[in-house]
Amino acid sequence: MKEKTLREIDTEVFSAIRNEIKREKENLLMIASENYASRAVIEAHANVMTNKYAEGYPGARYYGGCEYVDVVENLAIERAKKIFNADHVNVQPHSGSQANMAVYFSVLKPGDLIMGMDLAHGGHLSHGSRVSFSGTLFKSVFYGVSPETERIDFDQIRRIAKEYKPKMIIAGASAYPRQIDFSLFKEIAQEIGAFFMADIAHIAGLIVAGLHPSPVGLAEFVTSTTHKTLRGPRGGIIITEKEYAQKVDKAIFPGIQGGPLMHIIAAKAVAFKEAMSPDFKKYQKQVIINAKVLAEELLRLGFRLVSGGTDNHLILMDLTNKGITGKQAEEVLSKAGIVVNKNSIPFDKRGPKITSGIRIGTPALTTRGLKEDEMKLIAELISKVLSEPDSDQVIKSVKAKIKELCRSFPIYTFLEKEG
Ligand code: DSN
Repeated sequence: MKEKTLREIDTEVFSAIRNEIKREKENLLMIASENYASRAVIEAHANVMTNKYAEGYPGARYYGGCEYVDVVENLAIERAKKIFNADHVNVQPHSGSQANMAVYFSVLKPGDLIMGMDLAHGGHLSHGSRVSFSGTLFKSVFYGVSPETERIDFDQIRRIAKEYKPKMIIAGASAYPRQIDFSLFKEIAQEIGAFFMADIAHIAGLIVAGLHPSPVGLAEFVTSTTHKTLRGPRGGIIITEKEYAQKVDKAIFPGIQGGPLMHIIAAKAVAFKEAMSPDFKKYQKQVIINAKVLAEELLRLGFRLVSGGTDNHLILMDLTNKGITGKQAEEVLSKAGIVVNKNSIPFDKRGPKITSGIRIGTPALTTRGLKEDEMKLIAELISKVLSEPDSDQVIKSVKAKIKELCRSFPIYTFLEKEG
């Protein structure tokens, strides 16, 4: 087989990838769930382990030739156990949703009742939403935030839990800017004899760095993605107590998945190694500092932030007082080179396709090396654009400033050479 390059075989895909590299370098990526995986992580998952079938688990596969993929899966498992201080980790889930699905299937039956955070209050689709498998295969009830504090309402959780007696209570969010008290969730789950699952996809990196309380040791099941604050390749993991290890492993394979993505598992192993370093802790600290400074500046500039600020890596802005929808804000900021996503705010009067808010995060910018001064500048630029969303002149001048900022904080220089 002549070994042609991607460029020779497929110019369309080649140029889409080149354009994506350029987009990631020349814009401010502020989607709270995104990050820049390291060069080592990128290298680790662009490898021939994509060719290998390895159904089963290390040492007990259904295919021959698994000696090297066993090495990487064992490394991923041992490293994940270490960084999360966990009894058992399954590193095979292809995504966070599949990690959650496997947990449900491990101890619940279709039709059982689960209780998660309302999507409209910052929860996640896979925590019982009617439009996801979790709300069609399982029955669901939801809790939310209090209208006064916009923080998780534990009185409401206790009341709903006692009234409906769900089989599983799920903690975890995709748009919640405050710390989550996992011990209170555990207390309520214990009171009604429910399982407790914590989905830490957004905050896994902060937890590993000791900057957010960990649910490991409290929740029977902890799920996460590996590509958000954890800064690994796109994928999922499940952390569980020994007692449920076999059930969870069986639920992943043969329950819901076939062959694991061994190239991705190799990259997960690398990311977990990186997460052990002092630099990783320093990075996570800066993620939080940056979010706090950005929040303070936005408040100073007259923006309303849901819950009044942030304790973690993200900010939820309510744009109601600015007379602009989340959709409009996402579009206009994107034109200026600031990539965010529209997001419902708690008790939003607008639907999820329009929304009254945007969610912004600092993980990716912090990876690039941006710090407090840059956050102040970015808050100003966001304010400029959102104050005059119809001004092409403003968009043009902000875009130029952002290009300059991006040039001062280069990323992926190893990808500069074409070919
Ligand atoms: N899509 C992810 C996020 O943006 O938070 C959650 O799965």
